[in-house]
Amino acid sequence: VTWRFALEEIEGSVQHAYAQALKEKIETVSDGDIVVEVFPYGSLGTSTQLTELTRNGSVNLAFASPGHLADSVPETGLFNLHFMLPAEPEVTREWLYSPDLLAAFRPAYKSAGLQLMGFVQEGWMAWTANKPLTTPADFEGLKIRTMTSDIAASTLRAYGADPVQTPYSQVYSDLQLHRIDGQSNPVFAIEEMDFHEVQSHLTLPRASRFISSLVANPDWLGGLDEQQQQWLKSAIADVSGQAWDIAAELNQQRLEIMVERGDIQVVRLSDAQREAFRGASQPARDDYLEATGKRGQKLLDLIPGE
Ligand code: 6CS
Repeated sequence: VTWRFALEEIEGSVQHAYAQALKEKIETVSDGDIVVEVFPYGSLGTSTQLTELTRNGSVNLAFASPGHLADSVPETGLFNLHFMLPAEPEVTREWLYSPDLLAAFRPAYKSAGLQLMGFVQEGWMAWTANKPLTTPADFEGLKIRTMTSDIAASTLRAYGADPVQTPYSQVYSDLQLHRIDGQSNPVFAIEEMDFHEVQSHLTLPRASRFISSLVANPDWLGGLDEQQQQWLKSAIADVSGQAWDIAAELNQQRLEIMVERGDIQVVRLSDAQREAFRGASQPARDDYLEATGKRGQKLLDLIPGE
C-alpha cells in the first residue's frame, strides 16, 4: 500500500527532512509493504489546498501550519501569537510534545475534519524587509506578508503594519515586484526560498517560533490495522523529537551561509527592543480570544509559565 504525505515546504526544508525520516522508518518496519509517497510543496497546491486534500482523503497525511489553518481551526491561532512561549527552549519543547497538549487540541481539529497527529517546531520566525525592524514604529504602514489566516495578520497589525495574506508560493514574486515590503519565516525557509535575493535585512526578534501540525485523514487513520497505527504513532513520536534538532541545525547553517555570502544584513534585537514589541503585541491576543472564547483561554492557560 501507499501512504500519501503532502508537505507545505520544498525539498531541503525541515518538513522535507521530517518526511524523509518518517518514510524511512515506516518502510523499514513494514518491510516495504508500505510505501510512503512524499509530495514536496508545489506539486499539489497551497497549504490551504493541502488541508482540503487531507480532509477529502486525496492525501493521507499532511503538514497544516496554524498560520494558514487558523481560519478553519481558530484555536491553532495561538501558535501565531508573539511573546507567548517560555524563554527556556526545553520547556517549550516538552510542552509541545506532551500528550496533554495534543489531547487539548484534538477536538478542534476533529470538528474541521482532521486528525491531529503532532506538532513540529521549525525555529524562530525572522522578519525580512529592506530595512531593519527594531521598533514597532518601523512597521508603520509596512506591507508585510503573513500567512493566510486572519490571526496571522493580527499579530503584525498590532505593530502598525499593513499585513498582506498570501500563499507561500507567491511571496518571492510579490517581494520582487514590490507588491509587499517584507515577510516573516524561519531562517532556513528564507534561504531556501531565496527571499534574501529580494530583501536587504533580516531581523531576529525571538518573538515567535514557527510551529506546524501534522494531520491525517480521520477515515484513513481509522482504516489502518492496529499494527500500522502503532508503527505510525511510534514513527511520529521519534521523528517529531528529532525535528527540533534538525530545525536548529538547518537554521544555524543557513544563517551562516547567508552571512558568509553577504546575502543579507542580520539584525538581532536586544531585550529592551523586544520589550517594546512585547507590549505592542497584546491586541493580537485579544483578537485570538475574540475568535476562540473560553476554549482559547483554556489553551492559553496550558502554556507553561516562565
Ligand atoms: O510562510 C509560509 O507560508 C510557510 N512557511 C514555512 C516555513 N512552512 C510552511 C508555511 O506554509
